[in-house]
Amino acid sequence: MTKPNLLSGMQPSAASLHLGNYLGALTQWVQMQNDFNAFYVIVDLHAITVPQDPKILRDNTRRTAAQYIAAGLDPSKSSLFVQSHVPAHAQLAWVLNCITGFGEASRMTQFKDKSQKGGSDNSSVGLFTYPILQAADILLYQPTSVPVGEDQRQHLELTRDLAMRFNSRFGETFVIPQAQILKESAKIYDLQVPTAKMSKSAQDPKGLINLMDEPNQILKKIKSAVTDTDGEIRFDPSAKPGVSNLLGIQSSLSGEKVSDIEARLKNQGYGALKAEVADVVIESLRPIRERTNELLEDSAELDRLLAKGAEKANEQAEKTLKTVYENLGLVMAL
Ligand code: ATP
Ligand code: LTN
Repeated sequence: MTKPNLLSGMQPSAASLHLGNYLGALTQWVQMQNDFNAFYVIVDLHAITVPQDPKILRDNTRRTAAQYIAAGLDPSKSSLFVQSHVPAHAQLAWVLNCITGFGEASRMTQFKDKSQKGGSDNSSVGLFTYPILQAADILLYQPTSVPVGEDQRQHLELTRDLAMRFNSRFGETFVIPQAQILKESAKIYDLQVPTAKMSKSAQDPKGLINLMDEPNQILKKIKSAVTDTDGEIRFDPSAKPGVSNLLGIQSSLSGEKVSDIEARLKNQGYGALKAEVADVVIESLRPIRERTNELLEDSAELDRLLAKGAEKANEQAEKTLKTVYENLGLVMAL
């Protein structure tokens, strides 16, 4: 039986992914690669919707790919590739631009948020059409499922609307994809501000655990994590966000149920909890960091793996683009 297609992606916007990206997205992607014909894309063309230093962009793209593989994405099972290696993304984005209403695009809240931060004169037209490029990323691969965080729900709705509009105007072309919203329980919070999600743009770097952090850095950050004063090890995110976040991290990485950890550490102080969490984080991330560094040392091999991924992606993407062009009434090149 052929497996259904699945696609997801991340921007190469930092040198290291963080523990939130890992537990909230990557570990779930790794599981899904057995049940789906999965495409995982590093969206470098989305990254350039805001200013980038060319050297850093190139480096972050390779580093993101290496971390994907080190975390368990298997290039022999899934297609792992860089968006700019597949020209059809930009080509389909143009077509979709032409069936998107200006008002429709203007309603996208991510653009409103991001352009407000930078001032609208500093926002590029690329940032405005970002969700349309994302729709192209998705629709080229005819996926039934798109695993994303809650913040991407609106972009997925737009993608579905554009697919249905194209199909009804030009005939059946696209599979209508479903957003598969990633588990809220896998959400990881900032160690210093445990009511805010862990994010690479954290105000205080101590709040953020990077996959590439060295063990002593991880230990320090976890030891200084904000907790509370009642001393009780209990999962209660609204009353005890710091302790609950530590319990959540411990449970996600070790597989032990939160209630079992609570019972086991009952009457012990937060020091004991932090020591256990530091240990499990250090030991879980150690092989990922080591494998990432190995992959980065041999960048020719990494580039070869990405070229293989792009080859598989191109095959599927070109097939869809050809149908799109034909259905639109473009004369096919000989
Ligand atoms: P930023 O750090 O600027 O908020 P980000 O780290 O959230 O960005 P994205 O590219 O938006 O990066 O997210 C990549 C994936 O990681 C998404 O699927 C998102 O849902 C997931 N993710 C990001 N942060 C967390 C978190 N703290 N907990 C769980 N999942 C997260
Ligand atoms: N906008 C997404 C990244 C992204 C994506 C995609 C996710 C670009 N193209 C296609 C899923 C499918 C984000 O910021 N997380």
